[in-house]
Amino acid sequence: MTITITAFESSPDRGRGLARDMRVRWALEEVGQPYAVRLVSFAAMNEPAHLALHPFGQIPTYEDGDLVLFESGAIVLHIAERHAGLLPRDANARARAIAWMFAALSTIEPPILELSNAALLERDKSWSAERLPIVRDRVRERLDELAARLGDGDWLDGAFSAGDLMMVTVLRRVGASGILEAYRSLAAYIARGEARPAYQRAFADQLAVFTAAQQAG
Ligand code: GTB
Repeated sequence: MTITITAFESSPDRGRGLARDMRVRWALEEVGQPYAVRLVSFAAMNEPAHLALHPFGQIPTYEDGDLVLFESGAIVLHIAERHAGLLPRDANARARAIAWMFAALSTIEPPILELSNAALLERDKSWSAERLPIVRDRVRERLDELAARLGDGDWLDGAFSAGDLMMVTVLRRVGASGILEAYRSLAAYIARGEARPAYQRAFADQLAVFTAAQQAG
């Protein structure tokens, strides 16, 4: 049975690999599982066929035989539990790697998303100039804590794991804000993730979708 995931037919990130299919592609590449990608348009995402896979009409989804999953965190965890390469064998280390996945999604990602919304969607609001520094400070607070924990380690807890995969994809969205310039260890951490061959393959594949869409006009 071929694993099939969904991704944007025309990603608003213009091939920068910031949409959440990237973390699923990367996980599948890390564990060496072949997969197909079904591209969906914004219109198709709200049609019954896609809503049957994803209750909120979003990407990514994951299909493998009878199993249909949504939520990138659940999908990456499923892949990591099914295949060797993304979670340690030791039970305690495995639990800690999963804790880092949750930390990425529920502690680090929310203020980063709030910042991108504030910077992109709220720019024209009368209160934007006042709110933006507050939101930026919330991101900095979490990055300070994360950088303190990472220290001079390569990864968050020993060897590279699904926790690092998730954290790197989350941190990449801080990029455009310029905030990461003050966090050299985190910038290096992201670069280490991006240098992994599995990441490179996943990135190239999602970029190829954007490039093909551009060429098709
Ligand atoms: N919690 C869900 C998960 O982790 O899977 C969130 C899924 C989600 O937000 N999906 C987005 C989506 O389908 C795409 S990734 N949005 C369409 C909709 O809600 O109608 C989010 C995203 C979008 C754009 C950029 N970008 O342009 O840089 C980056 C990330």
